[in-house]
Amino acid sequence: MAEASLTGRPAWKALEAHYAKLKGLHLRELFAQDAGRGERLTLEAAGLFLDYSKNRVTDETLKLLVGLAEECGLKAKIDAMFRGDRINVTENRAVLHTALRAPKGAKVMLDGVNVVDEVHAVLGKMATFCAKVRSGEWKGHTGRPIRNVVNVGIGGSDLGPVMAYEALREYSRREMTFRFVSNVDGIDFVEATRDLDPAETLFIISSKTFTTLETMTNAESAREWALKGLGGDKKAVARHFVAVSTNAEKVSEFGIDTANMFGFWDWVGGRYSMDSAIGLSTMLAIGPEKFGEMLAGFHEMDEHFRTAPPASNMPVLMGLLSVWYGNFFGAATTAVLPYEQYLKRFPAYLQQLTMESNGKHVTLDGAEIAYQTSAIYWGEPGTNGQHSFYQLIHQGTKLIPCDFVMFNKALTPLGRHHDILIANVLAQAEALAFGKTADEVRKEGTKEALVAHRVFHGNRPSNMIVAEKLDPRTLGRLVALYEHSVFTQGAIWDIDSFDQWGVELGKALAQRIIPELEGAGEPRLGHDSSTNNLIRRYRGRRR
Ligand code: G6Q
Repeated sequence: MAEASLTGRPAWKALEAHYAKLKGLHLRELFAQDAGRGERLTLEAAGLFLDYSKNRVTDETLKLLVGLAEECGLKAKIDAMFRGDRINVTENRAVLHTALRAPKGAKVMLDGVNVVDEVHAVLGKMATFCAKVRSGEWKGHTGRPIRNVVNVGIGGSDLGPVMAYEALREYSRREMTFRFVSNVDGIDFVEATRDLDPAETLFIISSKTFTTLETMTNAESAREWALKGLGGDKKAVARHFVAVSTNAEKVSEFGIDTANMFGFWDWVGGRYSMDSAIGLSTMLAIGPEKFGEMLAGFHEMDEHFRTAPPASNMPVLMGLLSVWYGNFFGAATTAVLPYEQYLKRFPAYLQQLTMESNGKHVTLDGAEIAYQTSAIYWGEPGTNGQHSFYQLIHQGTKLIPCDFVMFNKALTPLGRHHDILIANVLAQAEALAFGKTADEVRKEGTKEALVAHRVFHGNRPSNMIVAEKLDPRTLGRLVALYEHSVFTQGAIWDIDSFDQWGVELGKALAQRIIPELEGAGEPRLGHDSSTNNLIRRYRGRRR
């Protein structure tokens, strides 16, 4: 069984034995033993600096983890992805998001076609369109220029665009308003459009399949809203709606001119699509040139991941550390804590990237898995979290590895704010690692009854990811870092990181329940007694 093959590997066994010896070792000792640790266990790649010295690892741990990666054939798996092999086996698809940011002239052949040429053709079409909208040349139905852009999409067709817009707001066209509608809860649409003028509003219907229930429901409401505001002339749709999709037929059925459709391909997974045409709202906000810089940042990290040896490969190291904590220390979650307000949606974005990719229970060949797969990712920007959940990270009973993200420069310096912000992120990582002993607490004159409450055991691991400043290029590097860390973990766990069958069951059940809620006559319900009862109660009270 494949399941036995991971936990039965010599490298895995060696890590188990090593863990038994190392688990009691404190980061205080590790730092005391090696004065150079804080400088040695760092890595610089693709413009990012990673300090991984505050992890519960020794040189031996790192060697064993790298050995595990080698035994699992990580290098061959990386090459297979970049080459366009159909590594998404359950959907029989290639996984080529790296081709989305390959430079013009590069070659990645899939079924006899150089997909990089296709990518650049779409990028060119996007750039032309964005230039027209941004310059005011593109006019709405009544002749007014577009001032508002509303992206309608969900999951991979929403989280990346929202995150990127928020992250790169500083670079965005400030005179324009950008909104994002994802939830089928009508409030999302109503709030996003309540103060917008339909004559100046462009909807981007972003849906790879163009069949997603939430997106199509919102798209229909958007069409109604726009037509109502524009006097009901159906011709208005062409000036106020564009589509990002792989499904030309459905796009044209909806009434969008396929000349205003921006395509992508089945080899781009939704959660890996923010740098495809799904990023049209990002390009409208920051312009084609800055969008190109973001792609260049992605590509730099791709090249590092593809070529660097595992021991000095940043995404590989981060992926292996996640395996170390998840599979050996039993850590169930990882906190991502950006000290940068513009990255406020970054943890939400990463939740999909990590958990939809690696939240799997069978191996590639379908064998049930007996080891842990993806951690739960969560987080909030610092310093806000410090005044809420950090208590648990410092003194709770769970081990929560943390990824801190900091930038050397503030985008808009304001007095002492940035120094104070950075002092906090450095302090948190230090406090988590080294804590405060009972003796240290006593020395401060603390009453004996309170000593235990004020002890920090420390030994709580963290990564510190440092970048110069948050700009499009850095955002690309950062996202690619996590994409490839996710890949590394999936490769070790021998799972398909690129499918998402786990979202299907609920979707299908919802389709069955919708008519049971809406139908005029009392439906014959065939669910369990709880679901039947809830449906009846809702039907009786819904209006
Ligand atoms: C991502 C998933 C999923 C997808 C949404 C939207 O990897 O596949 O989140 O992006 O379900 O799908 P459409 O783009 O097809 O509407």
